[in-house]
Amino acid sequence: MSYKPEGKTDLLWMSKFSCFEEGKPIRGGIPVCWPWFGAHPSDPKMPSHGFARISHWNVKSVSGGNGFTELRLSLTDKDPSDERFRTRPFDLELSVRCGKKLEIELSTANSGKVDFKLTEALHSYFSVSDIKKVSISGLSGAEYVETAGGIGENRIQSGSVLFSSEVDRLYFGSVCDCVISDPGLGREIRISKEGSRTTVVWNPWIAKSAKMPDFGDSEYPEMVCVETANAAADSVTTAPGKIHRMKTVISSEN
Ligand code: TA6
Repeated sequence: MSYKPEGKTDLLWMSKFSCFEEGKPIRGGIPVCWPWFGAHPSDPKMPSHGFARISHWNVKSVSGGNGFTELRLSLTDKDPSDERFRTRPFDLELSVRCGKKLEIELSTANSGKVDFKLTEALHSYFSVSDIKKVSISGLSGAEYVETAGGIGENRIQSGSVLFSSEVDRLYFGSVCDCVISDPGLGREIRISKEGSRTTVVWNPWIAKSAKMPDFGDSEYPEMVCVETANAAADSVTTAPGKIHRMKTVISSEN
């Protein structure tokens, strides 16, 4: 929900209207979207962005060292109360390492006997001064699909990503660092990643903000999502007994 390096303002954003209720996702921070990104591939009654972010996780360990604290959480197919979410064996682990950087790793262990296909995202919401003044580098030349307004056509990113309307893009084959440049706050936020081939960039702008009950109508200028993901064509298949790891590393420089 929050990551505030010493002497700096919070890098993550939380809506003032976020729900903190059983079975509902929070609107901000870094929701864990798993084992599907977006709408369920076939069942419209299933929750958006999977069930990991609306489940109770187990605390495996809390440790610390020189300048960092590490929390390891686990979720297995035995845990969800809703049997719809217990359909195939899995062992999920989330490692959160908080220090000069915020390092989050989501590990999927396939404890079953058949391949486990998934899409996923660490759906990071970042705090910015004014979305209209922000630019995001690191995606130039990448192919993307703009899903805002149902457009759905594939394009190539030219230069930095700028914002003057709703942006809801999946960048494919994207493995580079992204940097959010925020002149208003005089800072850059760097998002590095491992085990992820999709970067999702989202700002709902005016109309979509107004449709979300847990998102204030005038909050959109102060946030942007840059998500570490594997979505759509970048879906991941993990063989029995194997582990797939996806990691995001967040840091800021003045
Ligand atoms: O990551 C972008 C996105 O897929 C958008 O399309 C928007 O739906 C956003 O996620 C939030 O989804 P949520 O289910 O949390 O409201």
